[in-house]
Amino acid sequence: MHSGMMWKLVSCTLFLFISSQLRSWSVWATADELDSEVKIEVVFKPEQCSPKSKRGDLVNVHYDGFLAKDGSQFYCSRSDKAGHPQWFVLGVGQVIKGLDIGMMDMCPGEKRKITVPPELAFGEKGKHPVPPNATVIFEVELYSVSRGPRTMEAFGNMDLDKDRILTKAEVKEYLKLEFEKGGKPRDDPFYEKIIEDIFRKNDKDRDGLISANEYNIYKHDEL
Ligand SMILES: [Ca+2]
Ligand SMILES: [Ca+2]
Repeated sequence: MHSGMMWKLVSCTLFLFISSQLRSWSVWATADELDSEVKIEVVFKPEQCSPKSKRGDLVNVHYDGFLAKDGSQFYCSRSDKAGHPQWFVLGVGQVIKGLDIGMMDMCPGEKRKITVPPELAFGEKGKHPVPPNATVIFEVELYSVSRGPRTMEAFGNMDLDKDRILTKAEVKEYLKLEFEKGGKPRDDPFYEKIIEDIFRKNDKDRDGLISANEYNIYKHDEL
């Protein structure tokens, strides 16, 4: 069977699935301490390899998750939400720790196979359908990298009326400028989609606004 079809067949609910696991990990370990435990294999690297992803970047990515023990697939971003790639901010705990580590210094178009031990994935308990203490493998393809949406400087730039609160309109304005700067203006549905993702992950109290506190979830970090 064609691999694209395989992806479509598997149902995926990544964000709830993975991001619900994050908070507990970030308290006891920093990425630096555990870097060596994530195994990264570069499957494909474009000739023109920039910009390289770094902590705080907004990345757009497709990924598939497999169990190391038998190769069975437990997640694919391709069949989720009609095949839209996933958006998240790298290095701040929006995905499992192993992906935050394994996707650093990656450029648009690059593909990697990232093997993550259980303690940097779903832990002792696992998370259905991932069993307890499972090593997982992600096949990742990075589509785009946008700079620094997590910096407080970026927050200040986005917060047009300076009330320390971001509305969807303010975030949209920022995204438009970013993409236009990069010479790749996009249509409205494209921005709406990113904004939806951003608010789902950051607007913790669901009031349709992102406060400075909601935005700066890792206050101690120099992003
Ligand atoms: Ca505002
Ligand atoms: Ca809010």
